[in-house]
Amino acid sequence: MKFDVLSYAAMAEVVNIADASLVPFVSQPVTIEKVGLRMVRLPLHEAFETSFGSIDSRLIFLVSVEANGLTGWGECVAQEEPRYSYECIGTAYQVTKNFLAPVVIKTPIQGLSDLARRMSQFKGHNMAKAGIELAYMDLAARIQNKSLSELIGGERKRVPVGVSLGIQPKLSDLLQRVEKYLSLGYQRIKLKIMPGWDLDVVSEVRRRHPDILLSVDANSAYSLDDLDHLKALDDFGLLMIEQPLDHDDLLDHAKLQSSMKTSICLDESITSIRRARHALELGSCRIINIKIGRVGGYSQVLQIHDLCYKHHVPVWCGGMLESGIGRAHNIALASLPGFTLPGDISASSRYFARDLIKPAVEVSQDGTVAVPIGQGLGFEVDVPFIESCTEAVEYLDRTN
Ligand code: OSB
Ligand code: MG
Repeated sequence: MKFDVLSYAAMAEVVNIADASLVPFVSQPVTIEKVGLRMVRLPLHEAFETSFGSIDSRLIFLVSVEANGLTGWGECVAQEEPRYSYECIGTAYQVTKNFLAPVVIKTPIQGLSDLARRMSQFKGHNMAKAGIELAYMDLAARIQNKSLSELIGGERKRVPVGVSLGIQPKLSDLLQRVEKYLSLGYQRIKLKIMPGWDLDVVSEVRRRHPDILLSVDANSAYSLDDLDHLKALDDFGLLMIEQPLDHDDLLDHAKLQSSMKTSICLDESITSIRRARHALELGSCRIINIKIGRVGGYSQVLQIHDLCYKHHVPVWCGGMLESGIGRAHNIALASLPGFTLPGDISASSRYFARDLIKPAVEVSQDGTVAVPIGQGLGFEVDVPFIESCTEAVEYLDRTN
């Protein structure tokens, strides 16, 4: 694996590539007539616990945009509480309703860059912005009679996937889940870790499964004071250690990376193309977990992909316990050529008894998910089922 630290000359080239990658969406102006904001609650099969807390159901914020008799669907991945990042469903809803939707429905959208530019006058709130960008891109693909993967230049027909396993009450519960997901074909196991649930747990999983792709995700549970403790993870042949330090840190991660063998992968800290460039220039990580929501949507995600691809930095698609709608966007994204590592894209059944799309996302025995070829998301959005689990819905148009 070759890793380049970026020079300014290289950056100038990357910016050109990134601009080129946005061109295909500039073709047709789209007048958005209506924006739908909807809260849906789906129970989880089992609680999902990370270093920042545990949840047993998922409140899902769906965003839809309507034009030309077609509907595009997006999902805002903010969680109910601001524990993963400062955004939560409440803030995302407010920002979408009061600031983003009005600039989106005002005049025809000329393309993805135009959409991103309008929303960029408002600082932050990436997940809220991404909800709109996702819905717009599904709509743009449907208007052009293309799949989302085709629209963004995806190449893969199937994408490799792994599973993210939460902190369990007992080690035996975790070991059982590791066996289960390996037997279902998942290509990589990621263990959530935190102080008190780390070295012994990783050591035992590695002892039982010497050859699997294994990684850990700390969700910011450590600091540089834990340097020696973290260095002990070097003994387990991990593919990566994800976000060990603070959610917004780059510098301490660079210090940690220079004293560890294991590759650091950043998740929370990479919130824009600029932050991705800074991380690579500083040497804060060797791998990036790309989440469309965290970086504000396709406009940023495509640039981050192009930057990493050009510099041989492996990327993979992260997950936020999305419903099938967000999951379908993730599958399209992961079909881009730079996504060389298995993504956190599980089967719908890993989290939900019934998903919001038809058919449900399935993982085949070889640990891959098919990239759909139908229009837009490529899955049918199950509107009657969505209606049946909706807690609140509101439509905005130019009269609001
Ligand atoms: O850090 O990757 C993370 C879920 C919610 C919030 C943050 C994270 C996660 C996961 C689950 O690890 C990934 C998935 O959707 O399967
Ligand atoms: Mg993570």
